[in-house]
Amino acid sequence: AGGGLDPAIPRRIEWGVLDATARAVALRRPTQATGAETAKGVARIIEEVRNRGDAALRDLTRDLDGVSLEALEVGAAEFDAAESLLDDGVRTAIDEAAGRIEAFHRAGQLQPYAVDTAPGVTCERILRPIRRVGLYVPAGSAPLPSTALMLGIPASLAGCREIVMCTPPRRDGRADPAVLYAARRCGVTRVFKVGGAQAIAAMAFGTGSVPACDKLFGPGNAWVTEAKAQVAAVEAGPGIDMPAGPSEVLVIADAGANPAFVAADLLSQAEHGPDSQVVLVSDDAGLVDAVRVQLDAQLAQLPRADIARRALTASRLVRVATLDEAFELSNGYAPEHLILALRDPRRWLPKVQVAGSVFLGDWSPEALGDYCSGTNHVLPTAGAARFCSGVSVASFQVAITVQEASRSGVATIGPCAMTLAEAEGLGAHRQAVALRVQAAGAGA
Ligand code: HSO
Ligand code: ZN
Repeated sequence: AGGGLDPAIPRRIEWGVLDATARAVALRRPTQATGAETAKGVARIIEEVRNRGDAALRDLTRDLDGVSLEALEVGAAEFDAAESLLDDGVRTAIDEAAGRIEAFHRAGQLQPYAVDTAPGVTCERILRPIRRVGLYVPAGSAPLPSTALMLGIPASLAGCREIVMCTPPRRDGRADPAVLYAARRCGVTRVFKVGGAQAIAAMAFGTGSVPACDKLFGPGNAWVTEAKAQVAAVEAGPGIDMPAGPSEVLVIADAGANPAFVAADLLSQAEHGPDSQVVLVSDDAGLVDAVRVQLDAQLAQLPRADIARRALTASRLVRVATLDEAFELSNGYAPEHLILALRDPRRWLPKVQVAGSVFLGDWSPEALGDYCSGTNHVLPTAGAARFCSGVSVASFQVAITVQEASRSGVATIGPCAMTLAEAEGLGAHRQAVALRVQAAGAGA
């Protein structure tokens, strides 16, 4: 099927004829180019920034971004200019998106709670904002104001005291105006025009102008990702949001799916980067072939066709025997995004065990979630959905447990602790409880 199509469009794979090894190979993620070279380069940049602070940031920005900056921080005048420069339609769209993202994230906040686990013994869990958070908003192949919203909104809902953002400067020395507008819109306190590994190093350890942060967030290229991993591994270094990799989508489609919609969804993820991966799984060979034809037709029209074409080369179009098998495959792959282009998609939702974010039915393209439906688009990639969730308000908080026992409370549960302390051979533990139990009993 599909003679004469763009050679980048993958052939249909018949899942049934593959053995376990071939299946694993078929669903392997494209290996990222994070070679030893990148790791060494990143380590050098981190050293530089730790040693020379702002001076290193200026030098690296000149060498890597081609701009000489006096002030690294965006000042009030540049924020104002960004606002007036911005297209009205874009400004309104950012406002509208921010409203829905805020509504969804606000409703999903964790609640503190308290339980009396015994008479006179109260245990609680309270929440505190992480005090200083650093958000990275990339600008590489496209500036992403939506990412500023996805990070800034939950950070400000959490009540973080200091919300720092780094984003690469453009050639003219300014930050992208839409990123600045989005940042200000959601309460980001300070924005710095620094990109790449040097931005991560600056927010991790602080420089004269960039404050050191307790946790770093956000997507980025291989250098940014490597820098996050390196700073997080340093003793007393910051935390990071999640292990990040290139973007992915997996679509499960049945015979009734719309091939044009499915192809458009696959291409919207493929255009992110040459190392993005898109996967189609269907129980209908005809649908797969129709999607291939649509991919060919739509690809030719895309402004970023070259990028999408490279991503498609490492992508897969798979025919399985049943939809149950499709879900098995998907749960094993652990996609960042999962689109269920199925009849009665909600009926299939219980089958989803592993995914960053799910899109139900023909009318819920991933691009809605990327921008403005309300869910977060910073999601676990590279299979991390097996153990990790997307960004939420909770990502910007720490939970602290609290307990309070009364005199009678310690008398009630103290013997339990004393027995366990004895069993572990920890006499001081036993003593700390026994003294109270005795004093409580004596009515002291
Ligand atoms: N799909 C990306 C998010 C994004 N899309 C930003 C457009 N802008 C996350 O995987
Ligand atoms: Zn996207």
